[in-house]
Parts: sequence; C-alpha cells; structure tokens
Amino acid sequence: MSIKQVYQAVIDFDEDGMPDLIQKELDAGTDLDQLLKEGLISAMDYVGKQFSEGELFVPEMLMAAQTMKKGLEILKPKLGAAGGSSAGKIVIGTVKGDLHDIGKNLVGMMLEGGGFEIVDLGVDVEPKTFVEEAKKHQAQIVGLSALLTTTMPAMEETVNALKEAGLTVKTMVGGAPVTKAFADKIGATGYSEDAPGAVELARKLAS
Ligand code: B1M
Repeated sequence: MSIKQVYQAVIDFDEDGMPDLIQKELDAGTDLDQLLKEGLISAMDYVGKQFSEGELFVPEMLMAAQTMKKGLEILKPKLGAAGGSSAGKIVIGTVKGDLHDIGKNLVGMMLEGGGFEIVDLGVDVEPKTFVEEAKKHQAQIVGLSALLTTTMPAMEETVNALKEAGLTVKTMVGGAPVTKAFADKIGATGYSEDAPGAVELARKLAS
C-alpha cells in the first residue's frame, strides 16, 4: 500500500475502494498531512488541471471529488485530533433567490480537496446569513455562487453587507453569468470561472 494508490484511486474515481486504502495507510502509521497533501490534494489538483485543459468534464470531476470526499471523511477526524494544518476556512453558498447548487457543490468539494475547511450554507442564502456565519466561523473567505442574472444583484448586496458589518473577510464570486468585470464592479476580492480556478484563487487570497 502507498500514498500513490490513494492518489490513483481519486483519478480512477474508485469511490468504493477509497475507505480501505485510507484505513490501511492509517494502520501503517503514514503521516496524516502527507497522506492528505500527496494523496488527496495533489490528485484533485491533477484532476482540476485535466478539467481546465478539456481532458475531463464536469461529471468526471464530480466523481473524482466524491472519491476524494470518501477519503477525507475518514481522515478528517484524525487530522483534527493530530492538529493537522488547514489551508483556511471558507464559508460558501448560493445567493438569495437562487436554488442552483451543482456548481457551488463542486467548487466546495474541490476547495475541500484543496485543503480548505468548508462551511456550506446551501442555497437561497440571505446576505445577513453570510455575515453571521462568516463572523461565527471566523472565515478568511466567503464564496458566493449565482446562476441567474436575476440573482446577481444579491451577490452585490452580500458583498456590501459583509463590508458594512466591518468584516475583513475576502470574497470570491462565480457562476455561469458572473464575469471578472462584474466581480470588480461589485467590489468582490476575486472571481473564478470554474472550480479548479476557485482553488487557485482561494490559495492566493488565503496566503
Ligand atoms: Co436553471 N437556469 N433555472 N435549473 N439551470 C440555468 C442557469 C439557465 C442558464 C438555463 C437556460 O435558460 N438556458 C437559466 C438562467 C438564465 C439567466 O438567468 N440568464 C435558468 C433558469 C431560467 C432557471 C429557472 C428560473 C427556470 C424556471 O423555473 N423558469 C429556475 C430558477 C430556480 C431558482 O434558482 N430560483 C431554474 C431551476 C433549475 C433546476 C432546479 C431545474 C436545476 C438546478 C438543480 C440544482 O442546481 N440542484 C437547473 C439547472 C440544472 C440548470 C442548468 C441546466 C445547469 C446548471 C448547472 O448545474 N451547471 C443551467 C443551464 C446551463 O448552465 N447549461 C440552468 C453545471 C455546473 C457544474 O456549472 O453551476 O456554472 P455551474 O458552475 C461552474 C462555474 O460556473 C463555476 O464553477 C462551476 C464548476 O466549474 N462556479 C463558481 C459556480 N459557482 C462558483 C462559485 C465560485 C467560483 C466558481 O466561487 C465561490
């Protein structure tokens, strides 16, 4: 058994085999941070790159993320106990009035695979809920998703509400109708057009 097999299981979407592979690594006393970074995170980075290059598509990325999540479920409690390092805390949600969550879930899973702690608020999230949860969890980043042109204004409302609450939290926005120009116009800290890009962006914002 080796970390390489964990890495390969993500790439092969071997969701069923993942728990056993992780458990065997834990039993063998493999370093947890190394298992997370070299097994799960680097595999998701590879998958993200394949997606960006048009070699993989959304369903495959979802399967890889699902497989990564299976491993993370076992690893996470142990990481907490061992004081494993988190890349940062991100509160994420789909903005008020919007029920689309497939892209947001994918972004959340990729961010988790990238080593971030994710607090997912779900869909149709009021600006004041983003503010309360960002405060409560002392998040470094708030991630907003919108799929409807009619809910894009709720993104601006949320960014403003976070600023008005005096939070120093960074904001990243995305979703099919959202553009970099829109993100700049509403004063969001960053924009990403897809899930792998969101991981890269979050790493920049959190550093
Ligand atoms: Co809706 N819908 N929908 N819909 N839907 C769209 C978005 C639409 C473009 C379809 C169309 O008309 N061609 C259109 C919007 C038009 C517009 O606003 N200009 C539309 C509409 C009109 C509606 C309703 C109003 C329909 C109606 O009831 N009359 C209604 C609205 C409900 C509401 O939200 N209040 C509605 C409902 C639904 C369903 C419930 C049926 C379902 C959603 C199921 C769900 O999400 N659980 C649905 C779906 C599935 C779609 C389409 C077909 C697919 C969206 C999707 O999941 N894409 C969509 C048409 C389309 O896009 N082809 C459509 C896959 C997903 C992986 O991509 O979400 O873009 P995406 O996420 C990407 C990036 O955008 C980015 O990364 C992701 C992965 O790389 N990204 C981020 C997303 N969030 C990010 C956040 C980040 C960073 C990157 O940082 C935080």
